Amino acid sequence: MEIRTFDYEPHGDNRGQLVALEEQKDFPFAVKRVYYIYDTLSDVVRGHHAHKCLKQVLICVHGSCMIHLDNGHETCEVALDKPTKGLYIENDMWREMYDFSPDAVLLVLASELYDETDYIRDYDEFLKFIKAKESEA
Ligand code: T46
Repeated sequence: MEIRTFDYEPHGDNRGQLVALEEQKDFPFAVKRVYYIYDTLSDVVRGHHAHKCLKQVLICVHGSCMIHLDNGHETCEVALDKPTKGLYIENDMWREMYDFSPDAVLLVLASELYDETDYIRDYDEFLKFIKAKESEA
């Protein structure tokens, strides 16, 4: 399963680090929404859904967490453990976020505004959705 990650170059000097992200260069869409997740307990699993259209880049800007990805055929686990690593998650991908460190702050750049109708929150429905798309193609 092909996973796209980004290694962002920090602008470091004796004052500290700065990471700047520009659309198309550092992530492949225009950002319409930004949100961040923090104070998630380590035994909590978030996500459990896929998106029909939404594309996102996830960056754990502080602490660490794990991301489980599932395209309906294969799965993989990605560690987000540095503020210079971005994970691109396209539409049609089931995701779960887990193993949050107590200090984790997960920043998300999103290609669309919040739309609950874009979510597929049932795993069997996700598998049916993927199959239907593949048989149309
Ligand atoms: C995703 C993963 C990585 C809003 O009102 N606006 C928003 O933009 C978002 C993202 C959420 N919400 C509300 C909806 C729920 O009442 O915030 C609450 C928590 O959202 P949710 O349970 O969907 O959170 P996660 O952590 O399971 O999933 C989120 C995103 O929703 C999702 O798109 O890919 O982070």
